[in-house]
Formats: sequence, C-alpha cells, structure tokens
Amino acid sequence: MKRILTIQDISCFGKCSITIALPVISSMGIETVILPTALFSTHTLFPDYRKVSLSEQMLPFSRQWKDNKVAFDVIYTGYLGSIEEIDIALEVIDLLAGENTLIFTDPVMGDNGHLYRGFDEDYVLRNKKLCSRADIIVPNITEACMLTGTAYSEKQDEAFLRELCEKLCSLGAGTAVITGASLSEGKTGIFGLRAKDGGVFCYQNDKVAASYHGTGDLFASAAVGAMAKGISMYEAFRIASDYTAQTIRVTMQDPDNPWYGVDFESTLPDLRRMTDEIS
Ligand code: PXL
Repeated sequence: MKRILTIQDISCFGKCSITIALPVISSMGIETVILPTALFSTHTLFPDYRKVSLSEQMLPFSRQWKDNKVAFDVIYTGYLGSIEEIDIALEVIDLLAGENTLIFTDPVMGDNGHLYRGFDEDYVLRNKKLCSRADIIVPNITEACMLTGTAYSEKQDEAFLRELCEKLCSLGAGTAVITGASLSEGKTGIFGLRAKDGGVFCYQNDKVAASYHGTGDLFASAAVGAMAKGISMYEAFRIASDYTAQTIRVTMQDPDNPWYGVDFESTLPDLRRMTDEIS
C-alpha cells in the first residue's frame, strides 16, 4: 500500500486541512500519516479561534519515524500557520524524503485576492522557498499572484494563466497547477504547466454560484490520493476537479448546509468509485 505523509494543522471544528486530508486520502485506500503542526479550535475564518502549537514535536516525531525506517511515497504539505512551521516542514522533508518521494505542496495563504489572517509579505517569501522544493504545487489564483508578485485579477485568460505558471515553475516547482482558474464565462477549473516538457493542461467545470471553505484542501487531497493510487497526474487532477465540483453541488442542495465547510462525507464513495474505475 502506498503511504502519504501530510503536514498541516488540525482544525478540530470546521472541516479543513487534516480533517479533510485524512478521510479523503484514506478512503482511496492509501495509508495516510499525519504530522499536525498545530491544533486549532476552528479554522481562522472564525473570529475567536484558539491555537495550540505542536511545532516543537514535528522534528522529534519525524526522527522517530526515520529511526523506525518509515518511508513515504508522497509528502503533502497544506496550511502551515507561520514561517517557523514552513521552516520545520522543510527540515522534515529533508529528513524523510527519499529519492522517489513526491513532494506535493498546497501553498495555502489566501483567497479572493487577500491573505488569510496572520500572514504577511515575509510569510509569502518563505512559502516561495517551500514551493521551490516541491515537485507539484497547487496554488489558487490569489496564491499564484502573491507568489509571483502579480496583481490579482478575477478575470483570467490563457496568456495570463500561462505566464503565472511559467513564473511559478521558475521558482523551482516541477509542475504548477492553478486552481479556481476560469477560462470562460461561467466556467472554473485548473490550468497547469509541467516545467520539464512545457506541457500545458487545462480542465474546466461549470461554475456554481457559491464558494465554500475547505474546497482547496478537498481538491489537493483528492488529487494527491489519486496519484498515489497510480493514476496519471493529468487524470488525477481531472478527477479531483470533478469530485470537488460535485461535492459543492451536493452541499448546495442541502438547505441546511453550514457555511464553514462542504459535505464531502456524502461524496466519498463517488471518489472511491471514480479512482477505482481508472487505477
Ligand atoms: O483550508 C485552509 C485552512 C486550514 N487550516 C486553517 C485555516 C485555513 C484557512 O483559512 O485557517 C487553520
């Protein structure tokens, strides 16, 4: 069985980061090891969240795994709450990544043109370093603009997205996949570039008139799990896009859906089926 290590926080309430990554990746039949950076009472979109840092234990835990010869096929980093956490995540990668370990980074920093609470320019700079170490990065449009010093634009076209991807790859990332990329009115999806061969790929779904927290984590977890299952990168991103779009649609259908997260629990069997069919 393939094994993924995911490094991000546990937001106890709010459906994001590890409370999405662990069930989503496990449901695809992939062993999921977690390295929590911090415990949050809720994610930071709640105004009064509490945080307990676990960063002091990240390297000791990792060393124990190393001593016990635990190896990882993929290391997937998500939300990292501070510069210090990014630095430790980089040390963990150096310690635990083997020659064939895929480094998959979701540089979670912001959305809708703004940084999340607690992040600043220095944080963006350090995230560039993490991206430069990664084989695959999956920033949203806001994060891609911040990482490349580009003015945020809600309207995108192919030339704009390609240039963003080229700049992201020039940081050192092997493949850059921008999420929430819209190539025509009423559509949204991904636009990616693989540095090695200049391969460009794009996949679009119908845009829905709602946005939910945690969809970036859902997309990244589905994509990384599908890849670990042996599905090609392009197909994995297509499945992750369809799965995320479907989960948003299902969430919208529930008149009582909560504002803080998506109803991915209902759609996990579909993800399993979509990935079983093709792997
Ligand atoms: O979904 C990304 C995320 C993860 N963890 C925490 C967050 C956020 C986004 O705001 O606040 C604590």
